[in-house]
Amino acid sequence: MMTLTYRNILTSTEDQIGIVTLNRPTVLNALSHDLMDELVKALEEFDKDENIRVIILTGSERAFAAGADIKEMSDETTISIMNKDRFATWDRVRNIKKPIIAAVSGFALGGGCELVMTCDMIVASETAQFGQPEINIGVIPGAGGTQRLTRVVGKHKAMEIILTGRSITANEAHAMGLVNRVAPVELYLDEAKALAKEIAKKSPVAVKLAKEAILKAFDGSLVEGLEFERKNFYMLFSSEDQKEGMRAFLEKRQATFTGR
Ligand code: CO8
Repeated sequence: MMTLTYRNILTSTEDQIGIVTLNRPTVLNALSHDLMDELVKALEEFDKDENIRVIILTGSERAFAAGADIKEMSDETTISIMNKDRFATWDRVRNIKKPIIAAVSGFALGGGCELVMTCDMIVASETAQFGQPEINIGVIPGAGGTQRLTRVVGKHKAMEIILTGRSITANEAHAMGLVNRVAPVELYLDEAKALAKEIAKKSPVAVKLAKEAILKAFDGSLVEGLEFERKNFYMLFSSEDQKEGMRAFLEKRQATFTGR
């Protein structure tokens, strides 16, 4: 993998897992434009890297991210913020093909919470706090919060979270289905890695097409989603992994997947 130098994030790999760590500790990992540019580059590098099968996105124990960088936004006007088209970067996060697990501790607020929800699975520490406090600074979520939170927790809970701006705890988020797993703070990253390693053993081509099909459930009608899923299902029958996986099952042995 080409090694790029970053100023606002750290990257590392462990087995077939690519790890991106948000790293602006003095501002609780506020998501500046520079940070988002670097984040997207790192995610796209891991997405292209054949040795990487799953990506983990994390922050520090104190904060995953406390939102978009308010300092950068405070003087924007409708026209100036529209012309900058910052969401083009956010859209590129959505287009990453490999699964992304958010490992979240501390604050995941505003754009931080939206970034978490753009990931595919969420492992939280017991200290994690999720919220959309934009209402407290006179705006609303802009990076998908009204859509993604509502689809996950339903209209009434989403209304309460977004209209009050109050944070919810990791356990509340778990009860609402926002979070996959909650672990003690010293274990949440290990828990995310364990989940990543489990998925990394599967056929990467099946994982990619499954992710693509699941995301379809969110952006069209149910019928469109079902048709899309079916197409990807049929397509997998031209892969060696499908043959190997089904044969291994019938021969009562462990499958070896190659991604072809
Ligand atoms: N942006 C910029 N700086 C921040 C942010 C932020 N979102 N959050 C914290 N900081 C800074 C603080 O200003 C402070 O800096 P300094 O030491 O220079 O004063 C430092 O981080 C530490 O923060 P606090 O002293 O406030 O720490 P506390 O432990 O007292 O409080 C909180 C922690 C509760 C998280 C508090 O910092 C807070 O409320 N932060 C703002 C949360 C918020 O409103 N987030 C939503 C922002 S709007 C948004 O995300 C819209 C997304 C739309 C996408 C836009 C793309 C262009």
